Amino acid sequence: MAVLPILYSYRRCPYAMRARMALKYANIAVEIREISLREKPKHMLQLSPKATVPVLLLPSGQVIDESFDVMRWALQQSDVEGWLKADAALIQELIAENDGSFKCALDAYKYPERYPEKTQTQHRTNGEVFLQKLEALLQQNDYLLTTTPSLADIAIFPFVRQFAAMDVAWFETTPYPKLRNWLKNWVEGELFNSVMEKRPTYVE
Ligand SMILES: N[C@@H](CCC(=O)N[C@@H](CS)C(=O)NCC(=O)O)C(=O)O
Repeated sequence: MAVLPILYSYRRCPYAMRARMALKYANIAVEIREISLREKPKHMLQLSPKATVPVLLLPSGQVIDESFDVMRWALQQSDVEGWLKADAALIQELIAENDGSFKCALDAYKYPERYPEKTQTQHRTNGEVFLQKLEALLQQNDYLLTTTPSLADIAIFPFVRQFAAMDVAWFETTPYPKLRNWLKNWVEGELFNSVMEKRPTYVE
């Protein structure tokens, strides 16, 4: 039996979601090991002491422990719909903003007690700066950077999903109709749902 790559993952982690989606899209079979964030497997920590998911171990022994790198590696193996066709610098720039200022605003919005210098609504308003940018992009094209999906869409929507889920009633009233539609399509899509099945926690 062929040895499969191993992916240490956490179902609800948006970074792990995007890695799983890219691997699935590229049709790469992996052994998914669902971890407990409180009790991480020793093997995962040996591979990647920084202790975040996702961590991909290839049969060659190579370890990839950044979700963006896992995605790029997967797409280098297979990219039938051309997710890498969009401008690489633009992809990187948008994902950096998502993983940077937007993720900070999302965390503060989710856990306002940890960021008491502002109110929860102010944190949400900070996050909306990025939502407004995405809405403007989606006014131009059906996807963030081109007329077809790119790496940026997949990398970013799990975070927008979390932001929207904080207050669904509020999100429904926001002046971001294209963004709402874009998010709905991804969340209801086959690819996303195929990587969200529940699995038991991996025991070493
Ligand atoms: N830059 C990393 C971030 C990954 C990350 O922060 N993952 C979170 C879960 S969503 C994690 O593993 N946190 C460690 C912990 O909670 O102990 C990546 O893109 O892979």
